[in-house]
Amino acid sequence: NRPEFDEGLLRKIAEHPCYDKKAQHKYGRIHLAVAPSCNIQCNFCVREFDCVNESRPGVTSKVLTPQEALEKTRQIIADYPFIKVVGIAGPGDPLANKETFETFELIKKEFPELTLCMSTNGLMLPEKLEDILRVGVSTLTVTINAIDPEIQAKIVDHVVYHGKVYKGIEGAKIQIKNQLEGVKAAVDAGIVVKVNTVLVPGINDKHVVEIARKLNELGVYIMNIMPLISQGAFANIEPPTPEERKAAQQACEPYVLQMRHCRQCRADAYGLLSQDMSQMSEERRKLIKI
Ligand code: CLF
Ligand code: SF4
Repeated sequence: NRPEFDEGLLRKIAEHPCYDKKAQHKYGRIHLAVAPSCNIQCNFCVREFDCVNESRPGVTSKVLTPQEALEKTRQIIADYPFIKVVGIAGPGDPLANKETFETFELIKKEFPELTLCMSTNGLMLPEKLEDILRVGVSTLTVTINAIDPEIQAKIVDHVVYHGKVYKGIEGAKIQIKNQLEGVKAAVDAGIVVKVNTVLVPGINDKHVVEIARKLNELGVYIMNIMPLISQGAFANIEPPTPEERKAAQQACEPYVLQMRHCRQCRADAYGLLSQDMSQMSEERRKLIKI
């Protein structure tokens, strides 16, 4: 059910290190950590770390203002011209922070040729889609860990929606509805959508194929099945083995293209996926004072 993309989008996909496995060695991304707040509580999330729907935990990324993020982009793009993608992936949920949009506006104005990318838990996707399109995001990741509210309720403790807290199944229903509606609307609007699914043994491992079938129906471009990072309320759940993850990917592959080279980046990572320069060049970071 995948939509046809025009030449411009096909080029963006071919130069996106996460969307095209061949691109990962040639092209890089920079993440701008401008989004500290989150509007849900995943059971595998410890808030001192980055959003683990997209990232691996580490030392929390330093939160930047939109202006600081623009300056950081200027410096890093000058040094690493192979960076073609500017992403916002936390440390919280990008759609729960207005700075996300301010940042993209600044970046688009100065670097119109770069691909703007975002990763979200999808809770606010239907109502923020217009803003996402306005600022020029063309590749979007939504983390969908279940499409069955009973399963989702085991993964997310609560959601905060329009100022109200919804626990368990009630919250799960709201989030799933918004994720699926939002993904459909984003695909229809011409955004290239990727879905991240955190594989949690004993909770959603038997359910991932059902998710993949739904993604096929919705026209999602690619699915990224990520291993659970055991922490928070899920500290006692063993992460899947590489074989279990491989089996899940294989089972989903008939329905939706699989990403297998994810590095579970930090919310402030930059460079090639294989070289996380946010951690490798502390010295340089000091030099550019960010
Ligand atoms: Fe960043 Fe994510 Fe965009 Fe890539 S990461 S916002 S789609 S530019 Fe990529 Fe990193 Fe895996 Fe994410 S390897 S964690 S999938
Ligand atoms: Fe944590 Fe990300 Fe889940 Fe928010 S969406 S609770 S930051 S893992």
